[in-house]
Amino acid sequence: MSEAPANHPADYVPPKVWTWNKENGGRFANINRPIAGPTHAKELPVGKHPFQLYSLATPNGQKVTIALEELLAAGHKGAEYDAWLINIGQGDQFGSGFVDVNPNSKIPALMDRSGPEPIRLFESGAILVHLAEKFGAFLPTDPAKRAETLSWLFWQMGSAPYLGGGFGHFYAYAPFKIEYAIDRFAMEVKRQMDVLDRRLGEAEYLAGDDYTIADMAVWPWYGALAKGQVYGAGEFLAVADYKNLNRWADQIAKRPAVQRGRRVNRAGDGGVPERHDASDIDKALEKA
Ligand SMILES: N[C@@H](CCC(=O)N[C@@H](CS)C(=O)NCC(=O)O)C(=O)O
Repeated sequence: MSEAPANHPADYVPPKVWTWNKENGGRFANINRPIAGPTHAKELPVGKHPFQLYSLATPNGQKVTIALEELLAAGHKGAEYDAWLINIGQGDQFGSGFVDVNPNSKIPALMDRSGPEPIRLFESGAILVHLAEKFGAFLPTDPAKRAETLSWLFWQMGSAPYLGGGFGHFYAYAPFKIEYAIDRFAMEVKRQMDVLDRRLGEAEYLAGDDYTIADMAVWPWYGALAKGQVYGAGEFLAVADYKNLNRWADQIAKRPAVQRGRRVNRAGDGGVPERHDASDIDKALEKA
């Protein structure tokens, strides 16, 4: 970890024009860049299944592997997929083939090769909606229920950056602790948990009676948070206080497809770095 900058945060005066200081420290500083586009030429592998997923088992990655496993568990054989590992710590997201699928250089990225022309997809929310619509599953067609599902799905897309990029960054990854930043994002993350806790006090799932892609998107982030599994912040944020959120987090965690999906594209400890067949996950589950 790098040294804290010589100046105190309160002494910092922004220069007229920001410049890229590669030595600014913090975890992930090596992959953060102020420019987009590829850094190197590298084609992506293509397997035999209709869906080719390029991802990693972070919360954003888990949303999609959980959705694919849920679809397979529900009998949608067309949801078979190859999952390839993208190591974001090593900069795989900046390879030319990956950037062709996701110009934003972030996992998860998906190619739908089931039709006459391949379709590229990036942003986990877009991927979940595409899969749900394609298979007619986990996204209700009743207008009110569909609206509620999409509202919670997009709530996740807008909220998680405050949890990850805000709270997680300043509490766990920044090279030194800044009270102002940690305070601001702890407040917001607790407010978000209260939003979920109230909703899950009045409904079994986020969209109501049905388990939907909204639960699949929110659980990897806020289910893990509620169980004290992210940023070592369970006690700091008093996550056990959010009883309805904890009830829901436990309930989703028990789903077999969730237990399968969360392991995919994870290297080490019971993980499945690459998934090309259901048996790849079966083997990891047997060992666990
Ligand atoms: N809003 C995006 C977020 C994706 C995202 O932030 N992915 C992270 C990993 S969790 C990533 O690939 N980071 C690599 C980088 O920023 O270079 C989504 O939901 O798909």
